[in-house]
Amino acid sequence: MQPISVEQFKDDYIKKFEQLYAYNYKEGTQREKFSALGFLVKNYYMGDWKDTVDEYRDEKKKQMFYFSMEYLPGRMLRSNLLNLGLTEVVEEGLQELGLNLDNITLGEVDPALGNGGLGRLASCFMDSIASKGLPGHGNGIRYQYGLFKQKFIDGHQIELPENWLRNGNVWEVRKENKAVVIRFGGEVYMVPDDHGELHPHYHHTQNILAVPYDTAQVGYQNDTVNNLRLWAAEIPYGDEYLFRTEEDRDGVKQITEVLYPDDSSYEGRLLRLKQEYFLSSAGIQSIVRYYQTLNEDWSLFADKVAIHVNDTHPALAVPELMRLLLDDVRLTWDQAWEITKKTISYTNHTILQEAMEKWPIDMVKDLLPRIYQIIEEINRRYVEKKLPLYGEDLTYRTAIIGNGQIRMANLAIIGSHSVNGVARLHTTILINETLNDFYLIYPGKFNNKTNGITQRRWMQISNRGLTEMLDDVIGTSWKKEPDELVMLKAYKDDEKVLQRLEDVKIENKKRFASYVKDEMGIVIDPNAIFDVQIKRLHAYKRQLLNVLHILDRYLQIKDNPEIDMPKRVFIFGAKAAPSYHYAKQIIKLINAVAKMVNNDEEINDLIKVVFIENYGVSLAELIIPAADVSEQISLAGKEASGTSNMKLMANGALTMATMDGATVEIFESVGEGNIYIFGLGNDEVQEYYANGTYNSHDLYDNNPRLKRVLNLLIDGTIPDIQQEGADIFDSLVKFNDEYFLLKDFDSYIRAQYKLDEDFKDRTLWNQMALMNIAHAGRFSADYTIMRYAKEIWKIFPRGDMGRTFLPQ
Ligand code: 26Q
Repeated sequence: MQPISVEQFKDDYIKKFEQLYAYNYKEGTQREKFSALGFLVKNYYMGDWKDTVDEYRDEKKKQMFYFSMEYLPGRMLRSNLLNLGLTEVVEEGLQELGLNLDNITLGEVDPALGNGGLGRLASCFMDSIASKGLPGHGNGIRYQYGLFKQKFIDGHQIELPENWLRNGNVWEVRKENKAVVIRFGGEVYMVPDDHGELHPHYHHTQNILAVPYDTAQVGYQNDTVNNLRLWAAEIPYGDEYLFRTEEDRDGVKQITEVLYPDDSSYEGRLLRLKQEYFLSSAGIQSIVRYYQTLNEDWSLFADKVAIHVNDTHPALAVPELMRLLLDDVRLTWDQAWEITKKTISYTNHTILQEAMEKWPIDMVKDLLPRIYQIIEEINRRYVEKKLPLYGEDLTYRTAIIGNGQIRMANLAIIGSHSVNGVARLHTTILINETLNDFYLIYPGKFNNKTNGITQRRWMQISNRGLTEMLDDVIGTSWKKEPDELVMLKAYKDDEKVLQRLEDVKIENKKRFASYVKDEMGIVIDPNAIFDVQIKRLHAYKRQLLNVLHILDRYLQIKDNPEIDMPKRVFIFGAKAAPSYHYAKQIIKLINAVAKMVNNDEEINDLIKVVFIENYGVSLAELIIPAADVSEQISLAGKEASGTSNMKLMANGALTMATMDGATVEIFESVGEGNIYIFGLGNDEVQEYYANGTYNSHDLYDNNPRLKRVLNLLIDGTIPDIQQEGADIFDSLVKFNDEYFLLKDFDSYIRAQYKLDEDFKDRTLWNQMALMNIAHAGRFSADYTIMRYAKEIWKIFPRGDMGRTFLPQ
């Protein structure tokens, strides 16, 4: 876009506000002030949006479509301003109008259209794809209700509906002319035409309209604006008479009404299947329709289109693309199959068996009869081809249909040309264990793409103090080339730089402390260690191990109130799936421990526990810059990657971690002197599984310090957790501690006390923090996305015509 002056902006803003509300902006509410600014910013990028999309079409560029059931973009105002290069102009202009950008920012809702890491990754990727000038777009669902709002009542998690669209959404553009029809249910018959070719005839189907709402994905100061297309379910125009009862109409609305609030266990619910097909079909139909307008030969489809499925949730993209190529385009099976495989790629985000999607055959058959026929045929051909090569065992284990179910991972792997894990260790585990059967058959499909984060949101927007410091010390090149952060290493012994780093951290801690004071009434000391664990609540992530450490510390202080240890504030942010009873019990426990610790005068403020309600992207932006310690303590082998680990290191927090997920790569980058590693490694965990010798009761019996901590759960010390305390105690001691917390307890405590010592040495600590920031560039989503572009999608940055990817 053309640069604009402060004067011009002020004029535009006043006009925009009055056009919208017919009164002076000074009388506006925070939300109205935001809306006016949002609509204005949108005007500023509309031209680039059209130009970008036109260019892709006119130059017939290969484009990538990212299919994800979840997105967590966070508030978009500051990110759009930053990427348009408008932050300063707008800040100044607003100030001259007597307004404040930070205030106005709060008028925007943070769309929670995802559960956690997978959804946030999708949004980091959208930002990076646009920022690298890559032709790539998102497809998702426009849930009427996002992830529930979390409240604590008596320490229990309560879920409230999140009606994020109540006051409208300035960023979206409804594109009624691009709506498509999705068919559910009914019967399908294959009827021969005059030439004897079979075509599907549908009867009694329920037809639902998918209406796209597009949101611009603005690239970082490169005039690129891509598209995020979210689909909403509606009754087709003119079909209202078919949906006569309230129930009928509700059934339609329901499809895109609410996000499933679970990120770790599979539930075979019909509505979820409807959602998955709704997204897959709407997205694929719109791509195929677009391709038809290009008038290209179908054999070139995979040279013009790449489709990526974010976990198996949109894996019905495989049979849906087959369906359109067979039934509408009328290609042969072999032609359609080659195109489908060449077009689609798949990322796996989990190794937890309980999260693997499998749908009952009957459910798919009834809801999606034609899709079921196609899956059956894919499966039949697969078995026919592989049986003679691999024998019965391997063939049937890898088949798509088995045990009365459709295995979505198998469908995604067989129907695609690329399968990737999200961190090196994760990919290794997929290859050697979880998906080893497939690796034997398709070794060439497997590859690793370690996750990344966008430093724009997670440094430039959320940590402006650090950004200014970096600009002053190493210049601004890191903003376009995050690897340049390594230049900071040259200042490791520069006392002034180290002091400034500390000052920035303290400022961020004060900002967070004032939020905690205002919202929770808890006073925390900005000089204390801010020890942060922010992620979904799940047993494998071991928030409970963190609690055991807190309880141990509590006992140490009670034993010796004069003890010399730095103050610590334990900060948690976590939502539990509403149906995940054990995770909710842990939430209750943390809140009870917080109550006990925070109100015990003998503790003398040496430790405090703060459980932030309703953790999400916006709160992450407040917490992460204030963190000293990043807790990444999952049982080795369970966390596919983790991404809060990357955000926290980039903001100068030191990592306390097991060798799991991408943390292994963080360890390699920063070196062992700049990270705290403890606990079992994946190999040791696997060994325990293999020989079955783990015995948590022995650990309880033989470790007096641990025993004392565990007994706190059942001896009435912690207020109001009778049931929870007993259940959690049993899970750890009686039911053999599924995630080996007791085994890792000692080494965790030891690492924590080492950290205490280091924190007292301010120079050492600041040096370590600096080294973490210096090595964070490697984990930029910009690099991750360029590897996807080059190795999987084969798409090229705008204005590049392929040069970037030619051999150097
Ligand atoms: C599946 C079926 C039915 C209902 C819900 C689901 C479902 C929804 C979301 C299953 C899983 C998820 C989300 C998984 C997720 O967020 N995984 C995380 O992905 C991150 C990005 O790759 C990794 O960093 C994390 O390690 C991984 O846990």
